[in-house]
Amino acid sequence: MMLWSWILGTALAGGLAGTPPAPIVRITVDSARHELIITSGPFDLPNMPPMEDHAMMDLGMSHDTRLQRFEWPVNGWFRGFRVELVDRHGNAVPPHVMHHMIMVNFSRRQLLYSAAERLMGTGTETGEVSVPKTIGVPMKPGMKLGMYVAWHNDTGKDLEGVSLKLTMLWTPKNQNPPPVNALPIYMDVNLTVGGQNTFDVPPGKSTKAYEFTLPVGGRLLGVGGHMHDYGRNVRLEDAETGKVLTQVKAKRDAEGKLVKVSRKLFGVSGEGLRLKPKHRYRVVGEYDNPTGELLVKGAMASMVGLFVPDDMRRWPAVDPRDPTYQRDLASLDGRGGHDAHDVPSSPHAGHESHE
Ligand SMILES: [Cu+2]
Repeated sequence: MMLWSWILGTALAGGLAGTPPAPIVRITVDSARHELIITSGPFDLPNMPPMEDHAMMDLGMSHDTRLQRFEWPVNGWFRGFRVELVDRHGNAVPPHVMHHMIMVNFSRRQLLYSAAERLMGTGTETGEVSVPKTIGVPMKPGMKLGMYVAWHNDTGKDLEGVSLKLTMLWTPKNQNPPPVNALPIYMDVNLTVGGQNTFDVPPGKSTKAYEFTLPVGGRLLGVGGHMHDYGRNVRLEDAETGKVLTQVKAKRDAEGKLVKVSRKLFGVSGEGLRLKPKHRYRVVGEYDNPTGELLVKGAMASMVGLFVPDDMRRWPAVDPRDPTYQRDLASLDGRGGHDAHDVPSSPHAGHESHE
């Protein structure tokens, strides 16, 4: 078995007075198991009051880490992950303390937006997540990744020296037949790249929509969604015919508060949901707000999925000079750097991609 590891420095720490240094990231490649093990920490997590709802998270009731950068080391396909948390003594920490974790790939852009790819996102309830070995996200050595975590420790006691162990599963280059390239796709009804994706919800029924075209056609293998309280559904529609192509639905409690959002799988071996290039589509978020009041910036609606492009060469390239891409980078680099003098200007930047 070949096993090697190295430590990446705190490249982000320079220059920002009053902010704690970025935690150390250590990467180990286990090429026998085809696992990449990323450990990060230590983090000191003071106890916080429990959050009543998702909106409190959005108001900054969490502790965000800074972006921790590292390079993807192997040739192959990323196909899944699992997360474990331990304290200084090696004891397990309740997984829900990690509210969410986002992995960014700066070396590839998103299909809809001139923003860095969000390679993966995980919330509190996730165990191991993986896709069959017949599909995977194509990865090359040297791809520049970054991760950040939003903590919310409501265990009733302070936690010190917590470290995070993220195991990323990959499929080697020589697998025969090779996996089909499947990439994350993110469709938000109201995203300003590098800014916010929240919007106001009037009383009663309402919708918010975003129209787009794709530079390359392909097929969607499955979708999930993200909404806040009083959400009904997120739909993908053909904007030229008005036909609903697929939707994920919110499960709500008696008061209309969000319990969870359904997912849809079109089958990884089947055709999936076919999307054409240069055709107008729209993603629509529907809310039904029974409170009788305007909920200011109270909503989000997005759909995420895995997309198999017909031709990987037509995937749009990162343009580092594009002001939109630069805004995305600036908002990611600014994460977790706030102190008493520096109120975060975009608390939702990055929140958009957790499910
Ligand atoms: Cu949200």
